[in-house]
Amino acid sequence: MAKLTIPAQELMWGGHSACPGCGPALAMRLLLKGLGPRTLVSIPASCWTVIATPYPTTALRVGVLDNAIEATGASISGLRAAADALGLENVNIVGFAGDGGTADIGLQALSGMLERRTNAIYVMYDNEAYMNTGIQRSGATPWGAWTTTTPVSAAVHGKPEPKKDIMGIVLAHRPAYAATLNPAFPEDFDQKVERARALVGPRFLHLFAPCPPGWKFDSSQTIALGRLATDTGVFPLYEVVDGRLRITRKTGGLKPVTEYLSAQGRFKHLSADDMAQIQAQVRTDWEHLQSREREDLGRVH
Ligand SMILES: Cc1ncc(C[n+]2csc(CCOP(=O)(O)OP(=O)(O)O)c2C)c(N)n1
Ligand SMILES: [Mg+2]
Repeated sequence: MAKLTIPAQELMWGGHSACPGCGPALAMRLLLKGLGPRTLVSIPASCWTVIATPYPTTALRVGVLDNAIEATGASISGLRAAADALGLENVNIVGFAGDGGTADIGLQALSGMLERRTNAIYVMYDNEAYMNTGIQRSGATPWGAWTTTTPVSAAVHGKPEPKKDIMGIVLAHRPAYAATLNPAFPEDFDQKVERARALVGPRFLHLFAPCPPGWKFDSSQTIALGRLATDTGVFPLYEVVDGRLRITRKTGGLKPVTEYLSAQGRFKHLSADDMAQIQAQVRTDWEHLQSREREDLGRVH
């Protein structure tokens, strides 16, 4: 009989209001399976507010606090202080915020929480735009992607700036743990959640979170697209513990990024030259990641 490696417990109710094929919904489900019921989640304005707490219902079987979009880092700092003051033990304090609410609007509060060494897990679910308010570009939107605020014309090919390196920003704070997670690889996802849960101090999880309406792909393809994101090198899977980086999914060779890009309507305007430019960047980033891993392996503390 196959051995179940993903915890069977469900801490999310069915019948919630997420779109079909919602990557962030799948990510929350997996996250809570790994964290267990002694978890408090603070959620800023985002798609997830609408999923979690449309009054008077809730999609989650754990405690939820709604917070202002810029304040997730501060909110979980307060929750940790309150839990400590009440003598609550073995409680996971979690912030679950979008890319807009993290990499842009909430960056200051995130930095403060990391710098103060708050004992909490900050999760950024990355659907690569401000989706809840109508697909506006964020700092995490990739180069070349169509959004409602990065339109496409003969002269403009989607977002003209590159994606913000949120992991680089977070790692500069030397967190206790940081990792990239993709719900299309649930075992890797769950192992990272378990590792994060076991550690103390500021922990950061960057979740890949495909959005069918925002990225313009069929909702049955969320997992297939997620696998492509990692296997093309667009969203590599790795973790950093005590400053040491380890790639957690290695393939013999990366698949061409065109397989990932051409599966989504938000990239359908890209020319062959545009795609070649993205391919070159992905390859460079992948080589940097591999050389960082080699350096860290060879480093003696
Ligand atoms: C200070 C502030 N600015 C703008 C908004 C409006 N707003 C609500 S949800 C949202 C989108 C947030 O995007 P992201 O964090 O990426 O989450 P997603 O909607 O993609 O899940 C915005 C801009 C707000 N609530 N507060
Ligand atoms: Mg978003």
